[in-house]
Amino acid sequence: MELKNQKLTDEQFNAERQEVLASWPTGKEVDFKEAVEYQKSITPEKRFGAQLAQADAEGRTLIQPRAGVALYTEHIKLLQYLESEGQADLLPSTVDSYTRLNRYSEAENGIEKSKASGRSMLNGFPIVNYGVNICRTVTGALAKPVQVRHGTPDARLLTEISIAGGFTSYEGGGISYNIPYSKNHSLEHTIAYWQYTDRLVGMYEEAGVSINREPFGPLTGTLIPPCISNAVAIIETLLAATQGVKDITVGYGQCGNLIQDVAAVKALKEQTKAYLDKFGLKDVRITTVFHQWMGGFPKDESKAFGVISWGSATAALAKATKVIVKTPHEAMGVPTKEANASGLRATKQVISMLRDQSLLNIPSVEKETEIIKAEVDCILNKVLELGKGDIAQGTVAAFAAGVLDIPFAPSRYNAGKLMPARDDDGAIRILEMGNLPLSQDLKDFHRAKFEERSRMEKRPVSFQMVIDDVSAIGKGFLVGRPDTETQPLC
Ligand code: 8ZB
Repeated sequence: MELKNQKLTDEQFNAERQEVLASWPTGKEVDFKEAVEYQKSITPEKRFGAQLAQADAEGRTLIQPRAGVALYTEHIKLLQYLESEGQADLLPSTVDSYTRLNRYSEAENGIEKSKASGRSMLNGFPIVNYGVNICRTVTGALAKPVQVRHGTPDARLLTEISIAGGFTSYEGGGISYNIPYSKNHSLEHTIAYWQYTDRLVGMYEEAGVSINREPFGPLTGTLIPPCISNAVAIIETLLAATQGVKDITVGYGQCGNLIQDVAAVKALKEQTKAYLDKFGLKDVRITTVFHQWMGGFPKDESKAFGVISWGSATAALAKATKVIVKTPHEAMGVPTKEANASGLRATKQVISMLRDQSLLNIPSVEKETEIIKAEVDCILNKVLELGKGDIAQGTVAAFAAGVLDIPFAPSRYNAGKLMPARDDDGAIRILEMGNLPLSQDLKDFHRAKFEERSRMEKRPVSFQMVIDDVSAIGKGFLVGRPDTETQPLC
């Protein structure tokens, strides 16, 4: 296999498509021409991209939950509840773990067991097993646009059924749904699988149907320096746009330091557009998604609402186009519909109160934005150099060399040499660079930030800071200080 960042030819795509659609019985239900007509019957109020474009034009931030259960009748009720009681602007269908691993027989078992027991025995909605028509029943029963959210390294069949099933947005990417999710999938393969997904979206686009795409921004959700997640989001955007995708929402997971978070969203939006321009990829609509805190949550529901509200405030002040909402049950697992709706309402309250305020143009944000952009340029220049101008080949080579390195990722295709920690203000900096190709100036900047923290905490710069920071939020803090009395775990 030779991976290249080139639009797949019809011949390549169609040969692969036959195999994909034959790999599980529901694949036979996909008829592209008929699916295009079905998608064309979906009104703009229910189209993901149209709602995002409108919010972007008005400077509003939309709210979206995660949600998915095994039985489709229950799934419909759940999403209707999140529309009515949660005031969700956008809806999800979170897919179960068996489907994410292409284990459809086990997902089928989960559906049967759920029918028998009367409760969901899967941690999400098994789209592939249900097939095109049941997905249309689900998406058709709702007033708001619905997106598929998952975590699937090989999502080709899932994409086919999802789009034919009436979903108008699709999450994931060849890097962001591999490195944080899988140990053994090679990047070369998953980038190729996602070229298929993006080419399919491109084909719908060419047939007059726009499907929104969203690379998964937060990666492992644990102390990710903004330059790493922004570099990955930009690469996945370039890969998708090359296959003909025209509507992309780039994402970022909350770090917790307000200035850094606002700057990261600003840098992400501006720099994604700049790189698309640089590569001559025209007419791609770019919006942003801010993920409320993706790390460990406090068990206490009131404290969880504190974390949720801080993420909501940051999303609003960064003018993100949408925010993905957590729930007060986050520490416990899959939330009840009531807990899910309460997270949404808390978020909506904060977002509405802050809709007329922005921190995008204050000097400290401008300064941090320039730093993130400079770091991303260092990384992407090296990726392109390694790929001799080809960003797909460069990405594979960059991960192998540790030039791209995602903290705390399970993949054996990730170097795992980079070590992040917080500085004295709680911003995420890089303690061990590994092979990250930052300029000496930028390396010195990070080092100086840790020297400052070290002076304040009267302890040497060390790995202990990383350990303390990873567990801090669950204990009620952002920065893991050595001398702070931690709150009792409850
Ligand atoms: C990477 C995403 C993890 C987040 C939530 C987790 C966590 C997963 C479901 C769900 C509601 C589901 N999540 N599956 N939330 N319903 N079926 O995704 O709690 O916040």
